Amino acid sequence: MAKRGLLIAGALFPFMAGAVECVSLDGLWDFSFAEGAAVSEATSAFAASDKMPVPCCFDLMPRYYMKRGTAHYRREFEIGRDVPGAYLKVKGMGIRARFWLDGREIGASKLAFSELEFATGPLKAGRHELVAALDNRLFAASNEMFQPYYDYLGSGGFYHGVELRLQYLETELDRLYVRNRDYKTGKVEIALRIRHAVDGSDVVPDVVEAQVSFDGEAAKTVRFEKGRATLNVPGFKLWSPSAPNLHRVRVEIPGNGSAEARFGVREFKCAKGKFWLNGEAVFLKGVNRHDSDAADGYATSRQSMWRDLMLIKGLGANFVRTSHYTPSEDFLDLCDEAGVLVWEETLGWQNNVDQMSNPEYIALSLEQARLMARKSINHPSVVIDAFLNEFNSRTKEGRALANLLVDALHAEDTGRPVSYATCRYDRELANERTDFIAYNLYPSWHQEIGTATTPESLSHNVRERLGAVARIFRERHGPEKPIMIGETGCYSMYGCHDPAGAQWSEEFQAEYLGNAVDFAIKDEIVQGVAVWQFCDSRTWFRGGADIRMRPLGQNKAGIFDIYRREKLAAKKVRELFTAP
Ligand code: ADA
Repeated sequence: MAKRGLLIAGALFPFMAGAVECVSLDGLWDFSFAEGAAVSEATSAFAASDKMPVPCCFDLMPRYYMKRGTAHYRREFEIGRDVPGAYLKVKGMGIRARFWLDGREIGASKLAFSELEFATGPLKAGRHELVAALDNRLFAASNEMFQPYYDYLGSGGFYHGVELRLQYLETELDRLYVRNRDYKTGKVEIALRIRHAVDGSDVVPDVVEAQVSFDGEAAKTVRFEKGRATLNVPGFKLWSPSAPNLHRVRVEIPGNGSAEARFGVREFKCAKGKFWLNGEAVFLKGVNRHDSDAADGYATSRQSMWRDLMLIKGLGANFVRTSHYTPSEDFLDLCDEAGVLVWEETLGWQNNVDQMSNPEYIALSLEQARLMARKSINHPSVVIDAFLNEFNSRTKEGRALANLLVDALHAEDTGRPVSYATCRYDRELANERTDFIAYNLYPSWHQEIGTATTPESLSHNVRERLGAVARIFRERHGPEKPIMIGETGCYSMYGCHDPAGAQWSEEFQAEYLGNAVDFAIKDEIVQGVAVWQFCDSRTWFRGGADIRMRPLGQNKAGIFDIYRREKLAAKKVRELFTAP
């Protein structure tokens, strides 16, 4: 093991032996904002006029509220000795970014929400300056990942923080990927990610001997071939929503560092028209959740995530869909602990043929899908990988992109079923290779407006339509693929009541979801339901396709309001989810 140098006084991080060192760069950064400016024109030189916290959505802060343009951020850090390499880890940003280290550009990205890495190359001991430019403007251009019409607010900033990961060794173990291989025997495969410090490339040694220990027990020597070894977890306990047991593994490669990972042993699969968790059929009862807070937007804290998870568990739910972008790893950590099954998905919303035929859009979509699946490999809570909510799946372009994405996600070898949520039922073309079908449907709300006149007609139409669409898919795809409702619901205003259930009252929404959820639970084909949506959320502000349906710039379909106050619908959903 190479010796580590102690850091000079005032440096940011302590001496730490044996592993890639993680330095948080969160805190107040120097800041300036140029309204209307483009990130492509930005340079690393700027005069700071303000300070801005990281993490934070800058466009929700008072001076910059709802403004669009390019923000500059600057932060200095100090390291105690020369390192052969490091990388910057950006835990979700909006909406496009460029980074400079000591005036040299080290990377750029258009992948909002994804966890991004940028290699810095060798660094000398002493002070360094990191500059970022973040552009939150929205364009309808087909190579843009965040389109202006998406039904959630496009926001600028660092959502979950920035880290510097310092490598002291030229080739150093950086991460472990733990894949479940057999839940009955606790067999897992551990793959090593050994990083070349200088250029950030992966190093895959033919054979390497490493010390492996599970759950703090004595280490054993294990031979990794091509960076992989298959092992049985001693005394393993299965992970499930009712018993979210987690294990730890530590791997040390003498001379090349060490890494730890937390993981769970479980199997989730699709077969015979059902979802199966650890060999038992499971019905998915859950919600769609935007990772967004009333005041802080996408810069959600761990405590607000945990609060939401407790509210979701409190409904008797076992499932959350991370609509409509890749979740932060913090959220997945908490889902692992809380015992909540997760559908993660890539950023997208009703993407059209122009986007799906644009080579840059296709390449970026594939990259974000790979990044998402790779980041979440060790999380037992993540059971579904999905993409592009409600894209135009009726077209050959949609089918081609869906097939590429299904293959790319399967190639990550996570064992997870792959699919997407569709809002097209007839002439749907893109479910060719998916593992299950999820449909989004709003009978008597977005569709068949005017059929909710009486409680009887609402009940009839909601149940009839939800059932008819499930049967269309069953007929088209056969009995093997499970079918679930990816979204259903309607809107209500918190605190607005009407004894006869006027539309937009809490009573109407409770009645609506009472029918939809009751149908889903009782229907023999439908194997899950994710209510649209967990809580009211920010979206189109003063414009947008359906602005009259978005009072105060919010999507009001939440069964909790934006402050997480419970509406009557939450009570109704809880009653149905917890019924014996
Ligand atoms: C769609 C979409 C959601 C939301 C919802 C609504 O189905 O997937 O993101 O926009 O409708 O509230 O209209």
